[in-house]
Amino acid sequence: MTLSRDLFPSTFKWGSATSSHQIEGAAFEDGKGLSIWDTFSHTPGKIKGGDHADVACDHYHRWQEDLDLMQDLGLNSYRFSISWPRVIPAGTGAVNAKGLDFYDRLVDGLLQRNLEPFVTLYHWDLPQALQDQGGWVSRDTAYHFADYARTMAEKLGDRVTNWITHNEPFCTAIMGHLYGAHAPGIQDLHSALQALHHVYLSHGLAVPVLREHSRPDAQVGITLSLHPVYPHSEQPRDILAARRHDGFRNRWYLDPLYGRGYPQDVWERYGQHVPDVQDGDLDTISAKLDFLGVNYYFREVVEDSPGHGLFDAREIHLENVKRTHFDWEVFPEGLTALLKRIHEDYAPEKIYITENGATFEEEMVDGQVDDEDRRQFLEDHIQECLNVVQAGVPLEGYFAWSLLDNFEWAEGYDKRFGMVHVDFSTQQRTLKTSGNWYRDFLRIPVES
Ligand code: IFM
Repeated sequence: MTLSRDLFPSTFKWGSATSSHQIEGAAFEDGKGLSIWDTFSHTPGKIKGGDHADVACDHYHRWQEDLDLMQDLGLNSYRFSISWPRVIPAGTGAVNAKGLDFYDRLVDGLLQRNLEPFVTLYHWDLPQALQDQGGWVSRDTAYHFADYARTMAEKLGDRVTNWITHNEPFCTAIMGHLYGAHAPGIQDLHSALQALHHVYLSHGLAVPVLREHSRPDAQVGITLSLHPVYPHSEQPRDILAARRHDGFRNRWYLDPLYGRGYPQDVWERYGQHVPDVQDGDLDTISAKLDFLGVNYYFREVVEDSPGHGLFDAREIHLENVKRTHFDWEVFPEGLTALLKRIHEDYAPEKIYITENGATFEEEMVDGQVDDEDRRQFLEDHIQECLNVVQAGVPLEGYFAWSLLDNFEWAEGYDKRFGMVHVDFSTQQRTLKTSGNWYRDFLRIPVES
């Protein structure tokens, strides 16, 4: 059967996702404070090509054009994030009215175009001023985050129906505090686990605050990056290795949210590096969620490898599989496996795919970008979403990553994820083949 929007429930959310630091630019304008990414990307050697996001897609000035693009695509939802230092430059204390007003206009602009806002509060751009006081490794940051959540709910909560506290806490913790490839560039396991714990505490503190200050039908969730983990063989030792790696990648993030605390087997492997957890923290963290946001990009295949890292497991780089420009395996069926497993093991009330997308090498020829690989990627993953819905999993929306080519963190502008090409020298936007396909797919047939 041909894939068609009609096969999904009519209430299904169809969107695209972006984040503040990756698209807004205006890094030093209208009273915005510095974020850790402003600092990191201006530190020599941290970002490919010496790129930074001072201007990025200039969305801060071109937001109306970008909202028009989404309306033309036929989306009914849009996931974006708020730059904490744009609204509270020092992370705590004085609010920057111009920053708040930007998001106020943005939300109004979305509603005028019938685009439902999904607002992420934290997509990695921590105020530098808070980092100077310890950042996420400091427990105080969790309380500052809850205050920031209150500021945003008081301003936007009459119109925003969906709040996402954090995007991909794995990346905040592990990429930012263990691998050091992301801001703030720390490389220390205990710091990473403590940072994660405080991110989770901040989430749990913010959930009731968002509910209290938002419209009664507002929904609150969190977005995790999750990866189905496959054993490289059916041998018991590889199956056990996959289970351990799944603890590192997935269970450490899912279990505390669903009232199970940190998984004991992973806790033991982390040994002396485990975070300081205070009485009551785990109850706070497991505040009831209205939905779980899942970012799905690729699976991981692992084999048993004694002595390899804390988990005695090694990731396998499979040959002869399709890969993206990031070298990530293209594996659409992983989406179905992942969501079925989450449904069975944790039973979230609702799930959204809050990101899914790919980067491929592509070029503009005669004013066109024929990104057939991305088009096929989207189609194949949306087909998996349909399978998931038909299997009875409460998947209620899909957000393609991303609307625009943008600043891809440590990769700078080298990796393009957009359905819309951005010429970073002129800021011209051009719909790619994938964007055209998404628009055709979303077009609601006119009754004759
Ligand atoms: O660009 C990122 C996004 O900010 C978080 N999720 C993964 C995307 C692609 O790497």
